[in-house]
Amino acid sequence: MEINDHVDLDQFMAGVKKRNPGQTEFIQAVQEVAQDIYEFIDDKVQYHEAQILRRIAEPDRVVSFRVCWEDDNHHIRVQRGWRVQSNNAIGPYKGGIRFHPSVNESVLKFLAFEQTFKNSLTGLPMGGGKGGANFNPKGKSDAEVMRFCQSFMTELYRHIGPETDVPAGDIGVGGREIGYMFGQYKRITGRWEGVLTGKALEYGGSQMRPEATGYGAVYFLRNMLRHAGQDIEGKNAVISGSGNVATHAAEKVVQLGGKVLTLSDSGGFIYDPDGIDQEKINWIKHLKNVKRGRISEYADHFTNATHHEGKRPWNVPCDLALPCATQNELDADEAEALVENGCIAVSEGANMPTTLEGVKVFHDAKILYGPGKAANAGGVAVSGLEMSQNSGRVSWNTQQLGEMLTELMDGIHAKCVEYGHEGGKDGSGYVDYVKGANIAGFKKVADAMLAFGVV
Ligand code: NDP
Ligand code: 2IT
Repeated sequence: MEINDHVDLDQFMAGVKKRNPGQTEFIQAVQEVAQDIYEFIDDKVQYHEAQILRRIAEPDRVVSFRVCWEDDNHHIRVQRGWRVQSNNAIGPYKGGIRFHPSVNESVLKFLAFEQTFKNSLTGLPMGGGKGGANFNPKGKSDAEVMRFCQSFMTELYRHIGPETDVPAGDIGVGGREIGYMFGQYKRITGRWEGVLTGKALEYGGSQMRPEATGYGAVYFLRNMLRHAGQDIEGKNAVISGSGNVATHAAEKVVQLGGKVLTLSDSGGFIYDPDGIDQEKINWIKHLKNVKRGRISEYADHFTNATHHEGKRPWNVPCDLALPCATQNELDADEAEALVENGCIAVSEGANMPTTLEGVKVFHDAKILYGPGKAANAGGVAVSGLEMSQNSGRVSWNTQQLGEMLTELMDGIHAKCVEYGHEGGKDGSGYVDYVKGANIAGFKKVADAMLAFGVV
């Protein structure tokens, strides 16, 4: 076989598995994209000849480094940090930083790969990247988190910059961590520049950035429902997670007239039959961001609610489901339970929260299913707007940014419908949002790569 011969999907995936042994999350993310892209490029010889999919599935580079820090007991601790720069065809690498004990190269490669398509879908000029460390911020003092962030940035700073790579937050990295990292970057380089997004308003952050991912995921949900002639008002929603994305998704569901029944963390989920309203959401934000407590405390405080230790919320009957915690938190059995209990739509605030088998259940049942790379793109989209504000030395107000976020989510939904509309196939008008997001995201990046030749 010649090297540039057209390999089929199975041969392509066999190669991905061989080159990335043990990297199950990365292989899963590539598989999910490749199956749609293969169909799309079947008759498009230029993408095969230029080996575009093969190139996109190989990160530009993976930087890994040691992060040493001293804990409050003066013990020296050693963590591993990474930055995965996946693809910068359409703009500087852009994507969050995750601090969680489960972080490894596979997780960050999957996230950086997904980010490339997500960022493309936003229509803004951003490539795909992701970084992080196997550091567990839980139970650490502010001083320990600061020392870790400073040590992490002391290595990371040489790989990033406002025109090269612009990190932001993700699991375990919020306003506090971005502040410590930005401060250290500025101290080392002597430059104030838009090198990170998710900054606080006092030093170049954007209005609406904290809300953007959760709100955006609910706007995407509303768009899917509207397209199918439905609405959020009066519907019951089950949400996982209780961090940045989950609490803001809950807030927007409530604002649009829905009822939120659950939230969760890695210790279990809480079910509140009265609904988790704005006052309760504010209580949870304080619990999580200031007290750094656990969601189980909710059931101690709001006594009509129950805490279900070690359990995930997907067996609670609902109309709408929003997984907003982490990858692979919703499997095929749980997807079956959602469908059987009457769930009509799923919008993913988290990245790849549903397993491949779970996605198949949603598609077979033909319920509305918005994958993370489309549904949670509001966060990085407003990060892109934070970059624009920093470069232009301007700051836009909440109303302007709120309108821009809504328009961006409308645009992403429209692209998914354009490329994922199955109407012609079975006449049902069903939209395969996974396919739509994959193809629309791929096309822009692939065409840019074609323009560059072999680089
Ligand atoms: P946070 O750190 O603010 O919150 C994470 C939440 O998910 C917490 O409730 C956490 O519980 C829970 N969680 C994390 N890991 C696990 C796990 N292994 N099992 C069960 N629960 C877990 O992070 P975000 O809200 O920012 O991120 C949530 C998801 O959204 C992630 O998938 C992230 O990649 C994605 N995302 C985030 C964006 C952003 O702008 N922040 C943008 C787009 C996507 P616990 O406290 O117990 O760990
Ligand atoms: O997964 C994501 O899109 C994020 N964590 C946000 C990335 C960003 O650069 O704002």
